[in-house]
Amino acid sequence: MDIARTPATPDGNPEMADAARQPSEPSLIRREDYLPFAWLVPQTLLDFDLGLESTTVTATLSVARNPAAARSPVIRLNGDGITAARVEVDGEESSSWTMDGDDLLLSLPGDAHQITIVTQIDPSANSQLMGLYGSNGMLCTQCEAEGFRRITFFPDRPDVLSTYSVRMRGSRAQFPVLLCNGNLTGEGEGENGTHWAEWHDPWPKPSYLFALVAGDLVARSDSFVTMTGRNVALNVYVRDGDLDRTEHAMESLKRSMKWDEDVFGREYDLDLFNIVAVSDFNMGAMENKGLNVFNTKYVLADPETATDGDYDGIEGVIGHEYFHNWSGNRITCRDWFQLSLKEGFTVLRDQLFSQDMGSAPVKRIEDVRVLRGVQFPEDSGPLAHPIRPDSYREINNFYTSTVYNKGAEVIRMMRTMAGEQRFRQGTDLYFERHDGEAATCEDFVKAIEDGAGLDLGQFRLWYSQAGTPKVSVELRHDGSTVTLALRQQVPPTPGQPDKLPVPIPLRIALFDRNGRTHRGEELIVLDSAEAEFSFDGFADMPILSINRGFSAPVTIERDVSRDDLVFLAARDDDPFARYEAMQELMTGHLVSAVGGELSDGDRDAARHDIARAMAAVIEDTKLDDLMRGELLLMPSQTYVAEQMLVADPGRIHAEREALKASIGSALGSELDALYARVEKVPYSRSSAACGARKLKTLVLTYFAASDPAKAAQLATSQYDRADNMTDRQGALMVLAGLDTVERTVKLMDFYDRYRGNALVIDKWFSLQAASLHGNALEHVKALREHPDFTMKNPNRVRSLYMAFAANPHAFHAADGEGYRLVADLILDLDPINAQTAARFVPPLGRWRRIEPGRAAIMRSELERVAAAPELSRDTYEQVSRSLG
Ligand code: B3K
Ligand code: ZN
Repeated sequence: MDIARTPATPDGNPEMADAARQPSEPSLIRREDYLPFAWLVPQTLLDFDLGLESTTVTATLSVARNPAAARSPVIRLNGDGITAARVEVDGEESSSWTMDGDDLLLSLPGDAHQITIVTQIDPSANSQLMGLYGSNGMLCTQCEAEGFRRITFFPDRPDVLSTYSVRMRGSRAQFPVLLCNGNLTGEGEGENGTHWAEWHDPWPKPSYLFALVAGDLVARSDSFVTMTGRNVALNVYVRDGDLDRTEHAMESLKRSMKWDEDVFGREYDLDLFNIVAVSDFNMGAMENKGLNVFNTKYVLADPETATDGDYDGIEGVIGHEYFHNWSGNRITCRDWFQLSLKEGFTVLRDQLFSQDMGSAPVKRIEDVRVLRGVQFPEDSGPLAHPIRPDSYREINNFYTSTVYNKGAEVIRMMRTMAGEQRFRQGTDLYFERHDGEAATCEDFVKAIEDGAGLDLGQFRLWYSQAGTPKVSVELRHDGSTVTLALRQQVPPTPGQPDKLPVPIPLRIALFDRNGRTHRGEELIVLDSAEAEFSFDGFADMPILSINRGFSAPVTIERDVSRDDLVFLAARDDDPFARYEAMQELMTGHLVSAVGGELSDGDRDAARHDIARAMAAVIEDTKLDDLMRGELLLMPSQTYVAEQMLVADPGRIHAEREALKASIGSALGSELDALYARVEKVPYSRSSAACGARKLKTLVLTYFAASDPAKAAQLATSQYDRADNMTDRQGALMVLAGLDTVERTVKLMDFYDRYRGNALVIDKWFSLQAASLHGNALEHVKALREHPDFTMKNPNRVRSLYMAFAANPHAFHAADGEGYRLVADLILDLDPINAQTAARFVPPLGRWRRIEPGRAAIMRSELERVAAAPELSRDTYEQVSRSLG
């Protein structure tokens, strides 16, 4: 047949939808258009002839008609920027193929065939870092979501599972280590200084989980004995010289493996688990089957070069990728709309793991801070989408905090409602029922529903509705009865003007004002627009502690007195609720102050109450220092801005700094004593020592606002005496915000000391871009010309520009210079690395929530980006949604 005249969707591939689109506009892919692929690909053989500048790939696919799909005369094999040097069907060169855009369409007459396709690629020219690319002389891959199609033509969609056998050959000198998924099944010498290796992965997988690494690497090796007594060889591969910094990664991996057995009953399923660290990587890490590829940032650590936060990040990301082996690999996604099936669940799993490895309350608070700092703004802005989106143009734009972090919160709510034990019955059923499948979010919810015995009918709305629900709270007291009246509203979001009420599980406690203790915690579920809950036996109006542990990802609106907040901050037995009360105390004050509602007297009274609550926290001997640090932390500027319909970043910054200064002055002696105590704690990785380090730098930040000269002196001495990166970076962070000669001296010292260590030099860029210094914007402009700055390395780009875009006083400079800087970056970076460039659009996309003067400039900068002649699909989609 003449396949050139084949209808546009011969195989029901949803990527072919939206035929009516403008020629220049990338097509919209819709969840409802999903159709199974017409062909099965039970086996895939790949042969790689490796070279940095030229790699030849020969792919042989066994294909058979999919009985569950509509019959199609052709097979659509996705490609992206590649050409076929040769196409064979059943061993004969074929000419019955044609190109449809980047895809190859091949006419197949029978029910089963063998297709062989040869492609040639240049990994060294691949600056997008998707597909096969060169990094520091090594070759590595990134295939999720649609990178495999940059290597060879393939049905590059997650519901096509295939068993892969791979043979690769290359120069032994250049690529002494040859790695792939699964198990090594053979290796040997070739001609002309080459060698080869053969790998076989027995577990059928989608193409996005394929990985290959070839390079000059060394490994830290260890082993793990699984719950059924199988021995698994473990390796963490890094470049020569980095081996000393891999111990924490390896220990984290072993802890993850054990934890997943203990808590979720999941055992590892291959004899080998490899991790490879690469320095050029678009995100944190990738869960390829048996061969996780990591950004060096999430592997390398020692006390001299990594902060406590870095150590925690490594443990969390190693856990996350490992846990994907079951939640992602054994059960994968049917299509990319189901991304939260694997990401939301795996984030929940990594959060619970980290909670168990360290301080559970502190981890919970950190996770909520990320949710509120990143996901809430996303949910209230132009890019808002449900955790299971309905459409996209570029799937890379949907690896969002909503899909990941809100996705995790949604599953956490199921766990809260079911209880741990029944939730485990639900996940057991899910793993059993869908093992080996490409599943949907609906499959997951159904399994939890059946396994845990929950009715999740209405709860499913959490998957389809975007927006952060608002719950308003009123407490009434009558006789001996207390009535809690709750109302919920899910705000309109783009494309979703009207919302239905969702079930909101709220953990609450009522404190007896006299007894100063509560009568036990209860779980109530608000599942209608309004509801009242009554409690008997209260002679007086109690104090309400609500959304304890942040049991639901909602915002709570209530009138609560500062006295009650001071009480809860000091006395609530739920650590999260204590943190929340402190945050509310400060946020409430800042919002009123910025709104111009406060007399001098009101302002003094509020500051006095905040200082009083902080003093109680400093003196509370029952608190550990990690938690003390959380309670003493001010709400971020973004969080304060999020509480306002339209924010004036300049005013928020000024009020926030003023509050910080007033705390520093009011608590001068308490903070001095605290600093003196924690300064003496010697370095170790214990949580007590981590807590001490957290407080050390926190105290400096208050002094930096109240007494800059004293802060400079303390920070200089902390810098000089530091025997670890946490103290040194903390001190330098404070100095970087001050106008002092020590600022320059220590920044130079830091650079000289760590020159050549890319991850630490990233910190050096970030500290300056994120600093409170009045000239931070000028510093960033100078740093983009620094010889160590490059657009080719995503870590370096993020270290300068993400830190800058998250620095409110610099990014929101009143003259719009910060916005221009970020728009320039997007335009310059887009042709080099579109995925990373598109990540810089959301900060500009917030324009509707910023005061009109700045908003107009933000919008015009977005328009300038939109007008660029050749915009990637990634950036186009984000900019058009942000303007729309
Ligand atoms: N699954 C990868 C993310 C891939 C991102 C592609 N743009 C890492 C993770 O979430 O574990
Ligand atoms: Zn993930």
